[in-house]
Amino acid sequence: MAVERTLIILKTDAVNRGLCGEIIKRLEGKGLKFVGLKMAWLDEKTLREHYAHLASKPFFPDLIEFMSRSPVVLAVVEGRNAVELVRNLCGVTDANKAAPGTIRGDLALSTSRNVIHASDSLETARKEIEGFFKKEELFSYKLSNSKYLYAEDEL
Ligand code: IDP
Ligand code: MG
Repeated sequence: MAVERTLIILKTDAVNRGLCGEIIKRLEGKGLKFVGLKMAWLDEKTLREHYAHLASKPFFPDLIEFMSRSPVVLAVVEGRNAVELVRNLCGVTDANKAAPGTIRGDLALSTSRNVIHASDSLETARKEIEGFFKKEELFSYKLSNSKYLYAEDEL
């Protein structure tokens, strides 16, 4: 399994419900390395592009309104198999059905207000990271505990 980077967005419900710390804590606790972290107020154009695959859905206008209600927290996390791993930590889209123990399963109960976005493939992750973060906002560094997170042959 390769070391990957993936993009997460802590949605406006996470910000307004005061859950950002809890979500970041879970990802940090897992051993993921934060290589980019910032707050931004996403505009309609950006959101329409980000959610272009859902443009024909009846819930699309609500999704755009919900995501532009307040600032969100954006982050890039890095780790072994990070794209699939973070999706699994998030749980399925409908938080009502997300397994207990997952971020959505423990912290939300709605299909749309589900606290976190995570890239769904390596290709999407590359595009989303490039779209939301400038090069100088991303940091390459070694965690001092990396020898305790991974075996030699896992890095
Ligand atoms: P994902 O966030 O799990 O990748 P997507 O299908 O990419 O799920 O949908 C993006 C976001 O759109 C979801 O996280 C959720 O906020 C919203 N959404 C998806 N499906 C529905 C739905 O059936 N009803 C209402 N909102 C939805
Ligand atoms: Mg998605």
